[in-house]
Amino acid sequence: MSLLVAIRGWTPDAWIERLRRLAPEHVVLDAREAFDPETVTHAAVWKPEPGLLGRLPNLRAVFNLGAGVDALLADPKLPDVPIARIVDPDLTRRMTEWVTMNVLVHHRQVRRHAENQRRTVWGTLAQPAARDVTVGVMGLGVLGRDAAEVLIRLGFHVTGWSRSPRDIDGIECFAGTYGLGPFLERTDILVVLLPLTDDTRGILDRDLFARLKRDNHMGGPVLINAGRGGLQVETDILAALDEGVLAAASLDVFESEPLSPTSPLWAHPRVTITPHCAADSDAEALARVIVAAVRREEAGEGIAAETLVDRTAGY
Ligand code: NDP
Ligand code: OXD
Repeated sequence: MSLLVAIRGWTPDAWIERLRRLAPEHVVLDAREAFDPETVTHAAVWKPEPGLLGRLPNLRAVFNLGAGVDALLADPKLPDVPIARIVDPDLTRRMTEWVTMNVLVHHRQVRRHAENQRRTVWGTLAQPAARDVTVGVMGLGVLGRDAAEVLIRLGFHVTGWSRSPRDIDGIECFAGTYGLGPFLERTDILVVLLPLTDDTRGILDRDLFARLKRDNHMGGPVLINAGRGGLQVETDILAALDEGVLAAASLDVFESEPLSPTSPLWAHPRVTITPHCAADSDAEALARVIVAAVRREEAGEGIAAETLVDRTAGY
């Protein structure tokens, strides 16, 4: 049995070194080198070359080295084997940290205070309590729920939107197309942790922004997106910011990555950009998770339900 490591966009070396160290009973193959496709039974991948997995006749399972599987599922030659994605506290906590940081930056008006400091202005800004601010979390999955729990602990009023109805303590839950309107009209700060699927592509557009709650201390609704760039229409974000439909945006993901140096998002005074690093897949923490999942599959126990990707739903 061999585990093929095929990673594009990150350097695979750290993963290969750790997988070889943690799973000495396995042959760990590096997709950058020549290998016999017949020997590969498992693959640990991030954005693998399209068609690669379809050339492995004995492949039994694919382990995606991140939480989002949109790039993997876009491969038209993807074989019909179970796919597992990362569900792990290390990745979840990183995302919760990024979301919380951005919610607080907007709620506590950090950019405006910084501007006042630059101008040596003792400017007092309105500062309502967190309980008077509604954070709407789009996507109540592993990441959305954890971030929501921390925001609740900080005192925010938290609502959430998902595909299927959810009943979660402390979160006012909405679901589906029917629930989207009531969800948006309550939302001051919109946190997006949706997967990119056929249903969600381009959902963050001008029409959606116009449905958010308007009156708050931040000068209007705020968008925070760490889901995927394909969820957002960037020309609509810029127009909404310039027309006052959105007060500000924090973006970790972009329609095209890396974000082009010519994108007007970079220089926009009310846009905060991070380079798709909200929750890195850390090789040290996650190689163990992959080895445990491979061993479990080999032992005939299949893929753990919470990590199994629903290919029809697209996440
Ligand atoms: P999950 O699969 O656990 O959760 C997805 C959530 O989105 C679920 O609540 C699901 O609804 C909801 N959802 C899916 N489709 C729709 C829809 N059409 N309408 C309404 N709700 C929908 O994913 P995770 O929480 O683990 O991850 C979310 C995404 O975060 C990943 O797919 C990835 O794109 C992104 N990500 C970004 C990172 C970064 O560094 N920027 C790092 C890691 C992940 P339901 O509950 O009904 O299934
Ligand atoms: C992921 C990511 O999906 O890092 O894990 O974007």
